[in-house]
Amino acid sequence: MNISTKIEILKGDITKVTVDAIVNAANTSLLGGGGVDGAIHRAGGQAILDDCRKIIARQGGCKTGQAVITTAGKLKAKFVIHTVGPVWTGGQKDEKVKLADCYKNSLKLAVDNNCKTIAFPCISTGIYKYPTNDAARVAVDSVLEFVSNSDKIDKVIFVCFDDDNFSALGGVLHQRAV
Ligand code: AR6
Repeated sequence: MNISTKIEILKGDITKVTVDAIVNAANTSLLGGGGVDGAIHRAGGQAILDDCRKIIARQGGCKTGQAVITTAGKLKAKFVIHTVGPVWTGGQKDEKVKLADCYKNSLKLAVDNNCKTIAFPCISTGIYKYPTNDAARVAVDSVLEFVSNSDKIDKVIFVCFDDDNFSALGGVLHQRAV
């Protein structure tokens, strides 16, 4: 089976997607913010923040590249996986490794929680300013590597809010699939 068939790209709002887990592009405080983080907390409601506060009490937030899991509250998904992408500062501060870690650690956490379907936003490509095309390569390559080595994930959906990310991801996926 061609593993690239496990990967889909959608244009739209990740809060509307029905999967086992949706991933949030959070920050180290886990207390919410703008962008997709704001949209997920708004749509999912207070229960998500309540779970985040329990994690904060336990481990004091989340480091860049790491991931934590909470309820999805009122969302259709079962869980929200919060991961913290790197802020782009030119590429000399391990941004690529940290962005790849976000995808890999989120997928690991999904598997540990028996999730078979997972949706990702384009982590770090908004407020954190990671260049779209570079981020798309990291996203697709990290996910492809993970799903090639694990049969526990059935579907990974990249949910793009804008045309630039949608076409960048489409381009990389097309290159990798041939
Ligand atoms: N569904 C899918 N994608 C979305 C949505 C949505 N509803 N809303 C925005 N995006 P960003 P970052 C896209 O800025 O760059 C927050 O304040 C958006 O177009 O949400 O990782 C956090 O608290 C972009 O392509 O996340 C952090 O402080 C992508 O999601 C900081 O922003 C990521 O943009 C994280 O910055």
